[in-house]
Amino acid sequence: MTDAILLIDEPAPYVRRLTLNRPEARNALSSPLLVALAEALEAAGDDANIRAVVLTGGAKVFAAGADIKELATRDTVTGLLDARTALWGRIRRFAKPMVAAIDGYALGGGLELAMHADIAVAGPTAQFGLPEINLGFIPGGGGTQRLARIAGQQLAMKLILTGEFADAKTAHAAGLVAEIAEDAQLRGVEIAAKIAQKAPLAARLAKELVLAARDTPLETGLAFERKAIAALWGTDDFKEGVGAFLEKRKATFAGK
Ligand code: DAK
Repeated sequence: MTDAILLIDEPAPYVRRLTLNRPEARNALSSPLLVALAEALEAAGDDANIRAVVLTGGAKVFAAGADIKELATRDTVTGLLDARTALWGRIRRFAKPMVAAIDGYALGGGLELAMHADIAVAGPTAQFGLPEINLGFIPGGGGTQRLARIAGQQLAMKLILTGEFADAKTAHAAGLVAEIAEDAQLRGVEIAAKIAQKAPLAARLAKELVLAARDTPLETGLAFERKAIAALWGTDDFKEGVGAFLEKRKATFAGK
């Protein structure tokens, strides 16, 4: 056991797992925890031996949002100057594939964090919500924008205006998670491990392109895709992938 607020380990080759660890506060995202997360993601981004990240809060709770005790001291001026905005920017810039394994509550900033993952897996008891309205304000980590884009206006309005939670089935039906798994922790690692076996440069560009599809006109996105594929055709990984197929063997990618 450790009392670190963020646990870091490598559950599979090339996979780093980041586990939020403030169970006594339902993994509320205090500023120190956001700093630890931003630093850990940057370290994973810089480490050539890491090809995918699993983000989780463990088997009981993903994260209950921003730390309300910390938020209680905010006013308009400190809100406008809030250092947390820059921390969210650092988290958003993580360029490698990120899988979220979500058990229990993903609320407020916790759900906003989950929406930064490229693939999310929910356990059967996961619950999703943006209940900031109960506290007299609104989501501040991108929730109003991302939830509407990912899950659609109806579910976004319902969660944001009523403060109600959605269960795993509803979240899955709305496209907020890729799948529901009996053991989301295991499945999250399995997905990340599978990605980590693929060509890292291709995975990175694929992530960038799919994210760009949200707010790029189709022609611009297609032009971006054509350039990306041409760039990938110049890599060793492309030669290895095609060579392995033709020689009927498993490809081993070096990320070069
Ligand atoms: N912050 C601080 N402490 C929390 C917490 C939170 N978000 N959630 C739970 N805790 C603490 C509780 O105070 C309690 O502490 P003690 O009383 O034991 O000291 C302990 O965790 C256990 O909580 P409960 O007794 O309530 O546990 P239950 O299992 O019964 O209920 C719950 C779990 C998660 C349903 C419930 O605790 C709850 O409703 N929590 C609050 C959820 C919430 O309202 N989340 C939204 C927070 S606001 C921004 C970016 C993002 C944000 C803002 C700005 N910028 C970039 C500017 C985000 C804002 C938010 O997320």
